[in-house]
Amino acid sequence: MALSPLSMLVVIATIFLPSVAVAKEFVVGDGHGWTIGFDYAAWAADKTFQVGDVLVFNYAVGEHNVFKVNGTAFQSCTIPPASEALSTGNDRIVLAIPGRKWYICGVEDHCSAGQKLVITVQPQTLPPTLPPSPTPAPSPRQHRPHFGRWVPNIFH
Ligand SMILES: [Cu+2]
Repeated sequence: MALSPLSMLVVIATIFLPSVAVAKEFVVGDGHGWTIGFDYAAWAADKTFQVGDVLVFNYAVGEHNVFKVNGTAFQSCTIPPASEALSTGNDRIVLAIPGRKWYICGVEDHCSAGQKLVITVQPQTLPPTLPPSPTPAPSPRQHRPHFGRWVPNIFH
């Protein structure tokens, strides 16, 4: 093993701390894409959506589309004007504002058949070490004198 336990911790922290603020990309329905006969409530149930994350709606062009609607239209499957539809088959929506977001398909009766997605977008959480903090992440240089007594035992 080339790395001491302390070095491993530093490496792990270096890898994971910056990722806290990195946007995630959610392919709606995963491999199923945006379609009828899929439970989008179940799909969303175990996911946390944050500001900056991206929703991707994948579907065959013409078979489906995506409307962003309000809660009322979501419940009643009221289809907005066609000009408001996203219809590229690979629609990417950046979640810019926290709160509840509703999406429905406007093709035929797909919404009534369950092709609808509601999510709650959380405010973005900043990395805990970003502002000056009384307990910053340990740096190897600061701790070298403290661990000086046992480090040689590991490397000799
Ligand atoms: Cu559809």
